[in-house]
Amino acid sequence: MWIAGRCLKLYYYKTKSREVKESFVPGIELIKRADDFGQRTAVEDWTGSFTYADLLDVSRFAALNLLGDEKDLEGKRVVFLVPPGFEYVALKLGVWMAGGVSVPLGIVHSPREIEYVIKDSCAETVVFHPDLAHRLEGFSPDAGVRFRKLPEVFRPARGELPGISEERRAMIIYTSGTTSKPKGVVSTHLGIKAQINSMTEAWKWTPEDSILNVLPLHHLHGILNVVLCCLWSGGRCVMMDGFNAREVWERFKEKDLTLFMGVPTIYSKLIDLWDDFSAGERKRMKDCLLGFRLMVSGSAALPVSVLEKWKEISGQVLLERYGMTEIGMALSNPYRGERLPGRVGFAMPGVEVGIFDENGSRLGVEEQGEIRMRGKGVFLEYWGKPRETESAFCDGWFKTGDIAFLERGGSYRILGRESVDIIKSGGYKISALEIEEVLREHPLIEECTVVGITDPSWGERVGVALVLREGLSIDLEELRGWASDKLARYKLPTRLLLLPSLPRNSMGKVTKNRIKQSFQNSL
Ligand code: MLC
Ligand code: AMP
Repeated sequence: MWIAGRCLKLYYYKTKSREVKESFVPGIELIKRADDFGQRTAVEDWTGSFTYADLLDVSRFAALNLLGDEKDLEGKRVVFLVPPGFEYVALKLGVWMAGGVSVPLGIVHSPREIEYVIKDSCAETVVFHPDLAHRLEGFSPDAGVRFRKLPEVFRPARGELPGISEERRAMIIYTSGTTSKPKGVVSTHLGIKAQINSMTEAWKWTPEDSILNVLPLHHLHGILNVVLCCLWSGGRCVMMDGFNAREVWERFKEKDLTLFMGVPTIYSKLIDLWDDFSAGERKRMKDCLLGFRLMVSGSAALPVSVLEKWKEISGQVLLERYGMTEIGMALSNPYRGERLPGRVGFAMPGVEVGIFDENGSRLGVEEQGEIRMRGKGVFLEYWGKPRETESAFCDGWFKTGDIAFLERGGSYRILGRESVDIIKSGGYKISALEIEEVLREHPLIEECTVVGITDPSWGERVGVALVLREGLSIDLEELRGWASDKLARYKLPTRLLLLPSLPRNSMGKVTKNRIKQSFQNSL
């Protein structure tokens, strides 16, 4: 879908960039390091292969075009709607070189969700890929938002770039939580650097590494763990246009990859396809997988059955780690040493982790409580939400809202979440409150409540219990159709329960655990 005309255009950038060489002033360390990797391949996508020198040249053009007559974007937000690939990476670095804050949008999000991010982040500029223009249709921007289409921002340009101090804000990632609307998690360049340092040390990244990215690039997992760790290390990032199990198996056959990272659902879908392979194909595929030095799972709990099946298939013991958009990676099974099934391991380098009771007292081994962490990689703030930022911390520790158990050997086991309003489906965090707020707009719905229903492949699925206005009816497909221009498709309920009334406790609060149970019983 993204291919039309791109190969030619990128060839043009490359040729032109050779003609406009001038002194290059790197700002943040990531860019300085990229400068050292020169002719090594940085990114490979379906349009071709790009060296670090190409990446820096094109990023610089992006920076200069974004700057226009300004000397420094001084933290202005540049929102972008660009599919994973070379252009995405070049734009991200370009925003940073110009002194801007990068705000990546999900290509799966609905126009309404996209409009929310543009407005909430008080964006100055929105850069979009032409194939995604329809997502912005009907958007009535507040005065001052400038829309720019690719490849216009990559036009060859000359000029000086600002010096960027690493204390500055670098990125805002929108993440759902216990509020109905997603919050913008702000990281500084220093915070990002601390997260990268921690991961590259723990998982021993080197310039010889090649990683396949199939993850979306508006969330931490794909952006930090895959793309930025790779660029920091001088490795090669092979980008796919999203996840497709068959294409991933095909790509593995080329035997040139050393690393793979995914959410448990991705491994589960790869396993489903494996089951269809012939004995000969399986033998060949196993051979290809043995060449990986590391395969990582995270963003949701890895079922032990998936870990075991993947080991049987590939000979690889998946390394499970635990993280969060606000903190980066906090816990990891060891790179060398035993990886324990159902455990998320030990504190990552430079990270302090503890479990605490509801009074804020630190607990010890063989106790369970909320997992809290501190370290240089922790986010700066929720964008424009000082109260929410303050209440996310206690005595300098970030409160994750996840419940964990500290084992005698020092390894952590994640037991669940404090909030029933957060759903994790296929690694995406979904707010039940956000979906409820949208569904309440439906003219037939009297009351509704949304819950996560345990699912072996997705981790959880979105279920909705509805009370309809008297004498009316609706089915799941109608409801999904109605909501599909308001919510990303992965947030749409896939299970529906019609009830005469919602169960409530003595305080009048809907008892979501009873609803979950009803769904479970109905399956
Ligand atoms: C897709 N669908 C989902 C879904 N993904 N439904 C529920 N949950 C999801 N996660 C829906 C689609 O809308 C579509 O519905 C149908 O499933 C098939 O879509 P698909 O595009 O073919 O699915 P697929 O490509 O297989 O996607 C599955 C996936 C994807 C697992 C690859 O969900 C994904 O990329 N997840 C990763 C999210 C992520 O990066 N999380 C990290 C957050 S950071 P329909 O109706 O159209 O048929 C974080 C911190 C940390 O958590 O620790 O890392
Ligand atoms: P996000 O807010 O999208 O960054 O998601 C972070 C959340 O994902 C954490 O708070 C956990 O609930 C969950 N998570 C991440 N990794 C794991 C894991 N290995 N096991 C269980 N839950 C995880």
